[in-house]
Amino acid sequence: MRLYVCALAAAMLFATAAKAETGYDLWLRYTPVEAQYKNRYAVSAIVAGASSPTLDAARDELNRGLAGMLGAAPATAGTVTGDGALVIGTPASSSVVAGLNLPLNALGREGYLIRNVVIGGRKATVIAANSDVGVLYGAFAYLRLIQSRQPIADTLSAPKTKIRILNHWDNLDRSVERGYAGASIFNWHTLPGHISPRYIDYARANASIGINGMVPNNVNANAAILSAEYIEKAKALADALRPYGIRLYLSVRWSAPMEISKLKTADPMDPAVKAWWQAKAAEIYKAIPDFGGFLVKANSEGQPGPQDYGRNHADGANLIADVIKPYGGVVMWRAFVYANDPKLDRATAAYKEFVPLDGSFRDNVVVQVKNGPIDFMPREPFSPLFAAMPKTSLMLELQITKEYLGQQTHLVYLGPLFEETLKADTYARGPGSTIAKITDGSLDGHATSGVAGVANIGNDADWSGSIFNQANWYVFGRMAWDTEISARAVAEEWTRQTFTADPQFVNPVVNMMMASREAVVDYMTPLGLHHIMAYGHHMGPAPWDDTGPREDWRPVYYHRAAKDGVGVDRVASGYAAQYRSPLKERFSKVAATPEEYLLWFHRLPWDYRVKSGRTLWQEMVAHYRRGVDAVAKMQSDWAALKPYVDDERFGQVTSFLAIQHREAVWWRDACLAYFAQFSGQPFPPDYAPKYPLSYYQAMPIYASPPP
Ligand code: BDP
Repeated sequence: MRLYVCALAAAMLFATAAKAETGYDLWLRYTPVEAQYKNRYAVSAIVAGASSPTLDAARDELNRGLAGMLGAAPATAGTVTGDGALVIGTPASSSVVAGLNLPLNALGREGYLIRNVVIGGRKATVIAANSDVGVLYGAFAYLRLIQSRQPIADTLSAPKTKIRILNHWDNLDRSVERGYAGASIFNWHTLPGHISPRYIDYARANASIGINGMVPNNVNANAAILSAEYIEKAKALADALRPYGIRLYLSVRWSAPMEISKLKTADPMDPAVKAWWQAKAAEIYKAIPDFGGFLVKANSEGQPGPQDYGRNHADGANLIADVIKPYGGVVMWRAFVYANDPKLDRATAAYKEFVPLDGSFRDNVVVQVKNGPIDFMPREPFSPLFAAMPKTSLMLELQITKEYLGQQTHLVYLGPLFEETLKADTYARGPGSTIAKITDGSLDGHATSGVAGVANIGNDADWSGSIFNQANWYVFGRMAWDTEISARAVAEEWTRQTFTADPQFVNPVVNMMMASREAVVDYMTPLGLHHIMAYGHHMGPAPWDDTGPREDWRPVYYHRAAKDGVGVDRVASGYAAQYRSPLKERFSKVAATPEEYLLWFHRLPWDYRVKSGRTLWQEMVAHYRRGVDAVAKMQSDWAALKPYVDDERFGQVTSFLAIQHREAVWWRDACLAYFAQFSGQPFPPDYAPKYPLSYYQAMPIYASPPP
């Protein structure tokens, strides 16, 4: 018996030392702080005033976090009786907060203040806000400081954008379009009867990074989401998320009135159609009084829309905007549209359709614009639409799920991509007219503003398909809140919370994350190449593919490689001219175009000399090789970090990096084998693709070649 107890104790000890983590806890792990930090973060009591579902969520989170990190949850007290109290609340919910006369005006509805104060001679820390949800955000920020071992310094923070929203491309049958992390977490079958604890953990994670909205269903929407049955289910979900400050919105299918109620038309000018939407809005708002509004993909990639009836996007958007206006709802109308016209450059399409409509949208319509004019590529110049619709609220759409960037396994931190977009200067109103200022509404004084992110969340144990994919969810939320925060700063705080604050670990990991985006550009689509992924699933290289059902779905359309050169002449197509000066002039001249966009804007001969002095072909080879080398470096950097990570997470990252390396080699070799037949120049002496082009062309989906 004694032997057994000893063995058990030893096993338990060992288990604690190498505690496996699935990643379920995301960045909210709340593991014990090291002994030297216990005093710095000690809390004697939580002093909370009145209760509300949101204030209770804040207090519960503080208890959970402090219990995990400091060993025990602090007591709850009504007043400050000793040093070290943590006071939380709004002036309305807490007389202690009210008595402090804090400068809360600048915080708006959602901002928060963390401040070290003295109350009746006792040292205390206060987390205060104008609303309960601001207190919740403050509680998460406070826990973030402890988790990342930062001092509890005075902090004042308010979001720069109003709508910070996840777009789930989840279907009602739980399949997820472009999802690489398992099935949808939203189980419509068991709603409304069962509220999965996972919904609450999802809400906590989102609130911790300031996300305040979600669309649970795919933009390629099923009309059934607007049926009475699904509205009841959506209500249950909205009720579960509400305490965490998250509003529910729905993607709608334009033809829903015909599909659900057998109307003869969905023409936005038809009175019966308007009456249908009016009744539907009333039904939804009765169930969900704070319903956020509708997200619409119309007349895009085969989806129905107002153009089916000779109307335009504004006619459609305004119809539903008017019916939800009295309830405070918003319509997010997507600008991701392009006609199947081979004579038209697809990159110019959204601009051509939307710019003429500037000024005709209602003020509760936000046009949602993808960061680039084509489609979530590893690198695109920003969409010229951002600078061209001053009379319309525009919101930025980013893709968190890595559809075109290695999907589940590749370690690609999207912070640098998001930052590059937000900081891009459109020159809409002269220098300094960044996308950040357009999406936050400040450039042209729009009241509605926001950022949308296509979610990478599924029911995998680690939510996002890999530990490092979690960082992309995290950075989306942090940048939607603070459009000026740097990708590096966010990578650092994420790493500290997700793994450890030990600088021996943090520094190399942050460097690895920061380099990862350029690596994927290099091994997939350097020098402005784009959309050369295999048709349909978008995994793996297929620059040769010319078989898709539409010309603008075929990779060859996007590079047009031939003996005389490669790239698309987007000066001739009119695309470069869609930018404001001085960008249009810059992009129109080959020598002035930044090299990362070279083949995006120009068609150039293979012997064109780039800035390095190499020919275009040699430069392309160098980029592809550099990308693969960067992944090999990630592998060796990560291998050295084994002592800092539990085996489970270490093992996942190690094997995924090996997959990424193998696939990066595949990308490099397949693309170079293809382009080599046109370049008329040899490979460098120390490199050649391992197999002939025909081998790569014959390879089945999801089967990278043996190393
Ligand atoms: C493309 C995706 C497709 C989406 C579409 C969209 O491949 O699955 O439906 O974007 O954004 O990138 O609507």
